[in-house]
Amino acid sequence: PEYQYLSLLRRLIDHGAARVDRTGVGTKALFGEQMRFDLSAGFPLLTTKKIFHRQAIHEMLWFLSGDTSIRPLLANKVRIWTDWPLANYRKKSGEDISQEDFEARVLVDDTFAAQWGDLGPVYGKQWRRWQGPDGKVIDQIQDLVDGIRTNPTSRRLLFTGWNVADLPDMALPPCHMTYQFFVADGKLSGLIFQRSADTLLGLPWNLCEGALLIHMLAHQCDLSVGDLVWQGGDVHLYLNHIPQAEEQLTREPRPFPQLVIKRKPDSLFDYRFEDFEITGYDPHPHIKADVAV
Ligand code: THF
Repeated sequence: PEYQYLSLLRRLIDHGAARVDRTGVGTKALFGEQMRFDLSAGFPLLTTKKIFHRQAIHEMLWFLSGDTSIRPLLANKVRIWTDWPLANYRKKSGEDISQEDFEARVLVDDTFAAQWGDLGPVYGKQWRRWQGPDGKVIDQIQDLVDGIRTNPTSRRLLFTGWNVADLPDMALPPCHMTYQFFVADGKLSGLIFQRSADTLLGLPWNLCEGALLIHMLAHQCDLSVGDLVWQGGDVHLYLNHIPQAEEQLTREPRPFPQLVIKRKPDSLFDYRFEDFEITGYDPHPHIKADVAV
C-alpha cells in the first residue's frame, strides 16, 4: 500500500543523487523505480497528506476530452496548469500580470485564450487526435477500448503521449508518457511509464489519475480492476520539498478509500465529474509545497 510511496520518499532523501534540473531548483533523484497497487483492495489516494482528488479527477477527464487549453480546467477551478502559460505570457509580453488576472482573461477572452491559454499538442491531443504523416487522425484511447474488448490478450494495448515530432511545440513534454494494459482472469491491470516524476507533488496525483483511468476502462469493458503498476525513470524530490517529505514520513498511513462510479455512460468519453465518488477518505492534513516551473 502507501508504505511503498513512503519508502520511496525515505530512499530519495537518504540515497538520491544530487542533480541540477531544468527548473534550477535542484533535486535528489533515483533512476528506475516501481510500485504496485492492488486496486481491488482500495483506491490508491495517499492518506499521509490530503490529496485534492476533485482536481485530479477533473484533470483526467480533461485529458480524455482531448482538450489542450487550460480554459476548461480553470472553469472547474483547477489551477495546476496555469504556471506554464503564465510564465510564457509574462516573458513574451513583458507584462507583470498576476495569476488571477491571467486566469480571468483566459476565461472571458476567446482570442486571448486561443493565443496564450493553450499548452500545445500535449496529452489530450496525442491521446485522442494523434496526427499521422498522411494527415490521418488516430484516437488512441478509442482504439484501446476496442482492443481491450475484442483482443484482450493483445500485447499492444497501449497508448503514448510521446510524439517525437510534436515535442518542440509542447509547453511541457509528457511526464506520464506511456500506458499499457493487461487483461487476465477478468481483471484489467494498467502500467504507467513515467519518464520524470515529481515525487512529492505530482506523483500522488498521477497514481490517483492512473487508478481512475483503469477503473473507467474496466467499467466500460465489463472487467474488474487488477493492479496499477507504476514505473518511474528519473524519480526525484525537489530540494525545497525535503521538509514536507520529512513531515509526511512522521505520519501513520490510514486505509485507502474506495472509488464508487455511480453511472455507466455509453462510452468512456461520456463520464462526468459527478459520476465519481470517493468514500472513506480520511487523510492527514494537506502539506503545502511549491511547484517548480
Ligand atoms: N511539473 C512539476 N515540477 N511537478 C509536477 O508535479 C508537474 N505535473 C504537471 C506538469 N508539470 C509538473 C502539473 N501537475 C500540482 C499538482 C499537479 C501538477 C502541478 C501542480 C500542485 O501544486 N499540487 C498541490 C496543490 C494544488 C492546489 O493548491 O490546488 C498539492 O499539494 O497537491 C505533474 O503531472
